[in-house]
Amino acid sequence: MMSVPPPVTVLGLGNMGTALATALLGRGHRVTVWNRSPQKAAPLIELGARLAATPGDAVAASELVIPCVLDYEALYQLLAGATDSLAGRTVVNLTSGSPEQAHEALAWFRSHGADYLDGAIMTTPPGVGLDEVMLLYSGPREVFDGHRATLAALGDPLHLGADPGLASLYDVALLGLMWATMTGWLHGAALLGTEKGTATTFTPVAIRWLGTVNGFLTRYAGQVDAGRYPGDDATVDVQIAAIDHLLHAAATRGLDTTLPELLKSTMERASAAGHGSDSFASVIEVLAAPKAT
Ligand code: FVH
Repeated sequence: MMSVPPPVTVLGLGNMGTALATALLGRGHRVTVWNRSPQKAAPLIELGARLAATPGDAVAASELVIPCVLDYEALYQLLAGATDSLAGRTVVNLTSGSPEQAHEALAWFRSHGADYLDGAIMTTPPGVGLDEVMLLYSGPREVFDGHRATLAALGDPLHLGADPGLASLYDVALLGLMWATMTGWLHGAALLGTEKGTATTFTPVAIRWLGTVNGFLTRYAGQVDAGRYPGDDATVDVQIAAIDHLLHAAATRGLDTTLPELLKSTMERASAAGHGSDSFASVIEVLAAPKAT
């Protein structure tokens, strides 16, 4: 429990930065903001935020500084004139980037005397502040622990490890999962749409199916980690035969078949590599980098 919520600075008031500042204000933090286009601060000032005149003033105002701007180029540009204020600060960077950029940022902020955590927000602005929403962090554990209570205002904070690149690596892995899932769902909705079905009627059935798919992931995770894929449930060759039904249904209804063709060709490569009788988890063998011998 915090008696007085500590002050926080938010740099960048786009859609996401505004949502972050709003959530912090809602938890009683004194929030200082700065944005390249200062007019975007107006709604936050109404809620009690203070607008700093310069990035340096904004950084100086709080021990915890949360930048959330378009990209790392924008981050370094806006901080170029504020480096003297960074010593003694903790920067929790919620700007999207790559693991390599996170490593460079940790070194850069350390060189200016600041602690650094890299973060990834696993929601869109309306989800910020909800307990069920994850925000991913990586970097020194003690830095995370020191600010965990404040970060909880933004959503459930998950620390993934000391390597600063982990948050962005998980971020892109999870986004890949989301895009693959949502494209499969939209393809299914399009398929049902050819028979007067609607996305609204398809979706509850799809969500129930995802519960079963959850079970497959849990089961196959151990197989992937062990590098052994016993085909005692459904083999790759069985799934190749099954995906032909999807391809047929889609093609005869005039739908785009790019997605099932891609999935089928990936399974076929696994089969050609000798995994036809193995479980679906063996497809990792054609997706992963070759193992060092
Ligand atoms: N919006 C979302 O749902 C996603 C969820 C996951 C995480 N992302 C990342 O968050 C970063 C910011 O995204 P955003 O949605 O807030 O983006 P915008 O609304 O376009 O705001 C961009 C802010 O960046 C400022 N900015 C851009 N270039 C510069 C620069 N050279 N110097 C200083 N600031 C700059 C911009 O300022 P202004 O245009 O208002 O003056 C906005 O504050 C991003 O990494 C997402 O991937 C969001």
